[in-house]
Amino acid sequence: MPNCILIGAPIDEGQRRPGCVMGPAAYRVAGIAQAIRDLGHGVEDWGDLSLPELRTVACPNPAVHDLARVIGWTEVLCDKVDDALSAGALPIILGGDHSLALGSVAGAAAFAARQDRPLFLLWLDAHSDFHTPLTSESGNLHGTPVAYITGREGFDAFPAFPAVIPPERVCLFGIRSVDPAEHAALLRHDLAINDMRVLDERGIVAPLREFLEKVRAAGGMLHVSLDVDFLDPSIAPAVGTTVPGGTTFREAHLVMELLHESGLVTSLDLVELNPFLDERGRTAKLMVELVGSMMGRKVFDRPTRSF
Ligand code: 6HN
Ligand code: MN
Ligand code: MN
Ligand code: MN
Repeated sequence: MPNCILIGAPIDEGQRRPGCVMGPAAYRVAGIAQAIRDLGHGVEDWGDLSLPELRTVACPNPAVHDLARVIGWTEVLCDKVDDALSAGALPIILGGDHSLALGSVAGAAAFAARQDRPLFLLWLDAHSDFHTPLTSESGNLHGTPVAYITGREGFDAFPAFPAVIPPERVCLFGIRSVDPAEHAALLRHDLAINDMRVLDERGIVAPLREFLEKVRAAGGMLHVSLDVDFLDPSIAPAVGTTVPGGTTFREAHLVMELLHESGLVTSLDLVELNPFLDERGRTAKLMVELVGSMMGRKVFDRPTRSF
């Protein structure tokens, strides 16, 4: 695996509950850099990003808030993630709420397009995040990145997405909370939807391998976006949008272990951690352990199975 570049994205504006701004600091306190180094990888920390100068923008949906700031973050994230990939590294974005993925995936898409490689997206989340700024009822833009990335309309104020990812290259994994407008839109688009109903029945291994095989067969790059609420709230309380019935400790580690074995991941978001809601840092520590599994930490070190 390539060396990692940590990019702090202290973004709070994509939702309304303050605290995600402390996310990058919590990951550093939980020892993310050392945990990755202990597995034999190089780590560079680019520190926290800050907002560029804001543009004046408007949105017809009055519920939408902090649009100009979210667009500012989108622009700076896009640039930095592209820079990190261009440096030959695996960028790990320390969020920050999920609106940061508007920019991080844009950066990965811009890089992939220059390499002439298809970019795939694995969305580990309780939510589908398939609203557009026009359909969002909460007005919270952290609920919109998958729509932006797949080229849905309604993002006029945003920079044009560099290379739209066709829905067939997107896999939603772990979802269990979908708003009516998202549901209607999902029915019109061909994303792989592995909701908790599917994962209960099939387990996590088969559906994940199916997707990873698609990525491999296409010679693709793979961006993974890990929302804290992918995990069950009983093991990961530090998130503003808890939904019961999430993945267990072992399921989540197994996902990350399979991602490691695949060797396919080229960029990673860690999003929605709200340290103000945590219990003695346990959620931050769990997220760091999950990154460890994705970077090669094993329960028992046996020769790697290939699939
Ligand atoms: N997340 N669908 C809800 C909304 O407000 O649009 C929740 C979004 C959650 C966002 O998971 O990052
Ligand atoms: Mn740059
Ligand atoms: Mn999310
Ligand atoms: Mn979520």
